[in-house]
Amino acid sequence: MKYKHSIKAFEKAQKVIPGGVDSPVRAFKSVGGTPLFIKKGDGAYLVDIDGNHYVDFVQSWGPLIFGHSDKTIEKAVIKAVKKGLSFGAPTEIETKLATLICSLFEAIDKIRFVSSGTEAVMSAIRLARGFTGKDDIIKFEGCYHGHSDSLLVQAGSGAVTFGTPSSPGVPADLTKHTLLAKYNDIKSVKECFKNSKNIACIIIEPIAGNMGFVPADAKFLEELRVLCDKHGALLIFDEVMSGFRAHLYGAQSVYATKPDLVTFGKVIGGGMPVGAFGGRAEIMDKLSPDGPVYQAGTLSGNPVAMAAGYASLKKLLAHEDLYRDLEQKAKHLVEGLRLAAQEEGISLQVNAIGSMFGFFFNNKPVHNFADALTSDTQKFAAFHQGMLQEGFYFACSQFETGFISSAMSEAMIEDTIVAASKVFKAIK
Ligand code: KE4
Repeated sequence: MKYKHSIKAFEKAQKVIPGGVDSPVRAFKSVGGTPLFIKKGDGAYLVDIDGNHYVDFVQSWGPLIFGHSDKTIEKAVIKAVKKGLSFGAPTEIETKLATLICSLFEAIDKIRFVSSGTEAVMSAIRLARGFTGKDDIIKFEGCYHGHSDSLLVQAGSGAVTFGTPSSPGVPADLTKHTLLAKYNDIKSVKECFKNSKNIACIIIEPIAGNMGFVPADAKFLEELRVLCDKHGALLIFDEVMSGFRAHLYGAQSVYATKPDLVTFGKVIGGGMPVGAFGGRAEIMDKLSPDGPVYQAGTLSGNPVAMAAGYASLKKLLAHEDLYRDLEQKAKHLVEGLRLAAQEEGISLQVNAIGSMFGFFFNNKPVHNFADALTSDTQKFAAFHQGMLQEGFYFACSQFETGFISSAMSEAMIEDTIVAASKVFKAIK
């Protein structure tokens, strides 16, 4: 593969955009090499500005479950655009999409749309605080919920469970209400409830995708539910990534645990900027204008973005058996990668649920962030670069998740495995 044009484009971008990218992960910092500038997407493929084609396992970090330039979604967007881009006034398409999502999620009577996952989670937390009258929140090491201040925290020192800012620019005052627990470790959550009688909510990625792919243990989620009920806290499932990727009915159909609030993003926008948060009416009705908890957005419920999301979800609803096919392909891929790696004496820990998959360069199973951090990120970087050369575009970090789109054929999965065995041979 030649990257001449991407190299030049990156140099130009870095002069006027911090780091040359509009979101840090895109800079390829943890895998090395020049980020590829994309000319277009076409079904299962990305095409970069040097004309290289790649089977795309990132799909814009999750939204494009039907692959790029899906004709159904494209048609819906063009139809919406012809009626105008934005009105700042209610439109019926918002109600249609809201009705559809509420019909699929038992825990959701009402939902509000915003323009990103960050906004959805930030708003859901404010709502949980407003509804319970409490200030503290519990999040988990390794879970990412967007970049709002109170969620940019890292483990504090020693036994102290209160988080400290993980980024300059976030005052300690804004993270002192954030307690940190360990994923899949109920003892650490009980410790938080011991340290604070003022906990408004627990927020968790029920199927974590931001420490690499680490699904929660079913029992652990059940125990979170019991603790929330016991202490009068809300349980928030952050399904920005897993929503409509793990299953049509979300994590609550993969697990039996029912959350109080759910956040969404990515797939519900069909590739356009959409986030959302929803829950039972008793909670959601606390939101302005009927309730006192303020939340707003100029482009919230944007009709073009709504049309893209609605077309995407309607198509998923019409092909419910799609998830079985996507999961088969995901499992075929990761098992193929595991065996190909094993052939070369490389240990991979692999997992897949629905259209989501992940693999760790690790000889031990990964159940939480501390485990994930013991993975061989150098080996991951070499794998990523090698697969790019072979025409396969994986997430550019060991601590991300991969996705299967419906545009991918079994043959593409097979080709990926063949290419991977060549790369494993080269990097072992
Ligand atoms: P956005 O603000 O990026 O739309 O959503 C934030 C967010 C919230 N919750 C979960 C579970 C998420 O995965 C995300 C965003 N995911 C990352 C991928 N790891 C987006 C990619 C990026 O940051 O560029």
